[in-house]
Amino acid sequence: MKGSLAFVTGASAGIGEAVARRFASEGADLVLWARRERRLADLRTELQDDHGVKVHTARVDVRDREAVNSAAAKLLSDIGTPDILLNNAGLASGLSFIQEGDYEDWDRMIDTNLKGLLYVTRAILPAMVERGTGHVINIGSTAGHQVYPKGNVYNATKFGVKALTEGMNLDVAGTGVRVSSVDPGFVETEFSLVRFHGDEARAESVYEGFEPLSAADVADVVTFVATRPAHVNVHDVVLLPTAQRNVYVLDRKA
Ligand code: NDP
Ligand code: 8X3
Repeated sequence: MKGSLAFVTGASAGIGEAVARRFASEGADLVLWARRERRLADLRTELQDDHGVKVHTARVDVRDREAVNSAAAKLLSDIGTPDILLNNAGLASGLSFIQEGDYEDWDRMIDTNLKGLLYVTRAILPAMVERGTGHVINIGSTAGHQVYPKGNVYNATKFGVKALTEGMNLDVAGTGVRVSSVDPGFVETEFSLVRFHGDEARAESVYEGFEPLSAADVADVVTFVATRPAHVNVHDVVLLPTAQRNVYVLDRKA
């Protein structure tokens, strides 16, 4: 990856941060976006010092179309066209029966996981298509393959990401641009803390009694997907902890 430019959304925590670390260790220069600027700045200093790569950071909320467009225009003019775009920024907000769902939770998930991913892609993909190379990697989920009770809107957004990966592949057919999806099961990150609105005990209980994936496990697969030869397009990878066989079958020790 030496000399390539990788753009990661949601790089201040979890999977995005782990991918940034891994890509930097492979020699890639980075563009990192998230809302928590301090965390990005600390990561930038660490990765530049440890790996001698260039790291550019920006505080961008992917739900804000104008902010996305202006930061993306700056990225394309000042830094260049990314070789890789990792659409990772995303979240679950709440876990409720649809008939009891919270409108703000719904908006947060749809605006981030679907509209945010679309805004970022719309801003960057034309430059990749024009250049004839580039790789968009979307972080989907097992939640985009199988629904679970109370998952409703989160599931819908991740089914939507799956549709967008397929649709983007069709729309860039005939160009050299690749589109992939990496779809994990349970990964221990800040995901559940965010889903349960900061309830630490409830978040920790999600990962009790089994060994979940780590963010580094997912970064490993993303790196595999991103480093295949130009004629190989890995369309979709589903990875789960060994203790989890689908959304429902989880070997949780009491
Ligand atoms: P984390 O909560 O640890 O990280 C989420 C990242 O997304 C943070 O860097 C956060 O940064 C960023 N983010 C959230 N909202 C926005 C926004 N509006 N604008 C910009 N950045 C944003 O969770 P994960 O690492 O687990 O989640 C990453 C992706 O992986 C998500 O798409 C999630 O759906 C998916 N996923 C997670 C699984 C899991 O079990 N953990 C399993 C399958 C998929 P900040 O708050 O600073 O903006
Ligand atoms: C995150 C995995 O099963 O908690 O996408 O929805 S799950």
